[in-house]
Amino acid sequence: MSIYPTLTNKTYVVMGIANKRSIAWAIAKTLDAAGAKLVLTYAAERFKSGLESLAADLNGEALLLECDVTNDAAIDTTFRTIHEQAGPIQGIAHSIAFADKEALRGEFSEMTRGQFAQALDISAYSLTAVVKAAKPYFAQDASVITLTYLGGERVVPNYNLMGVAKAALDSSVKYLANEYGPHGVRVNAISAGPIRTLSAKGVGDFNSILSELEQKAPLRRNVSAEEVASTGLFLLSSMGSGVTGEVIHVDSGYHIL
Ligand code: NDP
Ligand code: N5H
Repeated sequence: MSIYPTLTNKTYVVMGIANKRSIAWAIAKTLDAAGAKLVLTYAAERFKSGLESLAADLNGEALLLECDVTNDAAIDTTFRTIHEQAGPIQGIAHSIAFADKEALRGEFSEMTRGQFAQALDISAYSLTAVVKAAKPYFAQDASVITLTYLGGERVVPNYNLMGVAKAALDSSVKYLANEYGPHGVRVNAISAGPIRTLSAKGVGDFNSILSELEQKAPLRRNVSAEEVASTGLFLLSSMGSGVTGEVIHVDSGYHIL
């Protein structure tokens, strides 16, 4: 008998696949391999065809829906449609963040009010907006995960505004876990080490952060999106049934230094 959970006929929503390098795509593939019924959401129409080609490689047939997380009505419609077409929601992987590139370098306090509001809206508030919209449709023992980064716990050069957004996200995880626990819903975060994705492209000193981790982290190597995804599977399945309000670091142990 396999020690891995079987997710056959269980509906999972994965939000934040930009391309094949996305952490959300690794999560989708892992859930698919465990037999889950998948719903994949994308930010705007122009991302649809790319996602369709990726989804064609999955074992199961996925439902693809547009969902811009800055739009409450869009979020409500998305979750109503998911329930109508795919039944109760067993889990959600929220893998979404955005900050104006200009605010991800140079001096932290140079950011504008508008840049701050946008980054916090998309990268932190959206988790609560999504959980709220899914509330009527959760299965009895549902689980939600989000992706965070060490720069929300301590200063990491250039992470700047995103550090504040991740601190808000990490705190939201705790408040949501406390509120939704009595309803049987768990809420956790995975703090991933640096992974070369579209978001990471062209920002800050990404290469030096990768090599610093490789030299100093307990495991002396970087992590893969697949390693993040297998921790995601643990948290999203019954294997993680006793865990909520937690941040699990999948970063080769770098955070202990
Ligand atoms: P990707 O660029 O692959 O994913 C980011 C996703 O955010 C994209 O799919 C993008 O959608 C989505 N997004 C942005 N704005 C919106 C919006 N308004 N509505 C809906 N979706 C939106 O990068 P990653 O996989 O690296 O990032 C996923 C998560 O992992 C983020 O929360 C990131 O902060 C976190 N993380 C990443 C690390 C890394 O080193 N890569 C390390 C630690 C955490 P679209 O392309 O459709 O616009
Ligand atoms: C310390 C670092 C490196 C410096 C900071 C990087 C922060 C990255 C996070 C945000 C989410 C990146 C971002 O918003 C980029 C956008 O301004 C421009 N890119 C886009 O618009 C692309 C096309 C779309 C797909 O991107 C998004 N997000 O929609 C942190 C790194 C070591 C680790 C890291 C990269 C963390 C993280 O949170 O992603």
